[in-house]
Amino acid sequence: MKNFKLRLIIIYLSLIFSALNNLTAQNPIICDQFSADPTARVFNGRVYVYPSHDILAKPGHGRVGWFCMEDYHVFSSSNLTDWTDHGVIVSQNKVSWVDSTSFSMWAPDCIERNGRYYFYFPANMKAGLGRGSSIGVAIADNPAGTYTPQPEPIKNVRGIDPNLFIDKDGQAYMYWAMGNISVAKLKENMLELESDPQVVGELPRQGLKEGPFLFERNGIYYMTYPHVQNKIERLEYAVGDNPMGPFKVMGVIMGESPMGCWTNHHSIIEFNNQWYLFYHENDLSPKFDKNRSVRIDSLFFNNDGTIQKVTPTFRGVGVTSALKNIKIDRYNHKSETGVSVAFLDTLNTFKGWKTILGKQNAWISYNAVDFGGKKIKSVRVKALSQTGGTLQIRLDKTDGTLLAEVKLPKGTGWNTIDTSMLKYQKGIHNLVVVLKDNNPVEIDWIQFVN
Ligand code: FUB
Repeated sequence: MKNFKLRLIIIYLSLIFSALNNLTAQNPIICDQFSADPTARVFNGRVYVYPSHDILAKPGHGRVGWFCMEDYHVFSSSNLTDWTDHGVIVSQNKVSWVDSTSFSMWAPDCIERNGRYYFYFPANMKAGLGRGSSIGVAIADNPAGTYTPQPEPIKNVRGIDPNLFIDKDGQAYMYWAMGNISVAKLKENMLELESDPQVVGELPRQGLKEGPFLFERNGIYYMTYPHVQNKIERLEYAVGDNPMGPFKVMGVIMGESPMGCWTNHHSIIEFNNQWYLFYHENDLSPKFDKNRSVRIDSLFFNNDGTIQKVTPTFRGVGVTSALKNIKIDRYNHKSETGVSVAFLDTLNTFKGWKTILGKQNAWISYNAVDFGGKKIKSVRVKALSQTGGTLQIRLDKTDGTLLAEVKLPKGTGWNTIDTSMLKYQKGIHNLVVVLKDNNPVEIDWIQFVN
């Protein structure tokens, strides 16, 4: 009996634990904490994201009003929609050479060599060991850890934003930033420089450059980097036929943040035959851009290898199951007037957003919803309407097939309402939510039930 109770407790705790660690999101992809500077890597058919972990500095705990990072988490996904947080992999108080009061664990990277995973991170050294930011390495047998930090940082490197690349011939390179971008060859052990650092000199002279990310496609080496051309950073790229350059500056991958986030920091991967740009915005902290959030959008190449400019979106990437909460506030398109998106709770932005449809025929659309193959019986909506509005849930377009009409009761509280489907649907479709009358409705999420 005792054993049975114990087993029940363990099952209950593991359910809570897995619920806490499984994140489902559009943009930003991580909504229960701040995350920035995402380096994405594909390891064993899964995407791993190694971001910085922004926290809010407090007096005596980091520098108030500035970046504040004390550790790193790693996240992974098999579909770019459902993300697992594997927890903390390296923290400032567990690396012997790091000043554990510096909160300086900025943008990291991770790379695999011979079945081992090398996690590179910048941090400030302890007093007496040196000044400023060095770059350390932690090693694991699995992408999610357990990582063991090396006792010393890499010699002859001062800087931030390490980025690693291993060419087809097996030669490894490390890039990093310190106003400009530098590169050096790495030894086979991945822990020591094999060549003297050299500045990548062909990039724009004026304006800060940081966050290098180098990748190769069809024999072209793409050196991509955030650069302050005007007021804040934008993502640019240059190309060459050698990992050490020379590079030719080509143009902009993503323009300045529409939200005014001063930094951007990115990585680019190919996964299941599609290229993706991982970057950050300050979605969950619109008034303080040192608390950022990781996003993903698709990236496309032209036939000549040039990169098409990426427009940042809320919707991001990936297919959303109709049977899960669909957060239509992460929309693709909306009517020109009558729609707004706001935080559910301005004091706790991690609770996410709501959509407000304010006038008749206002609409919002959300793409790539997978209805699967089974019959869907009803639609469940979490919404409120002070004056009792009615929502129309339509397929693909504003006058598309009417799936259901959801009538909200009058009131100030949230309701979760199930409404029978008028038509059932299979496959992947866009969802369009239209306000039928002039009674405003606030929507938290929509989900289908089979
Ligand atoms: O996250 C701190 C710094 O901001 C990074 O190291 C830079 O690349 C910029 O994103």
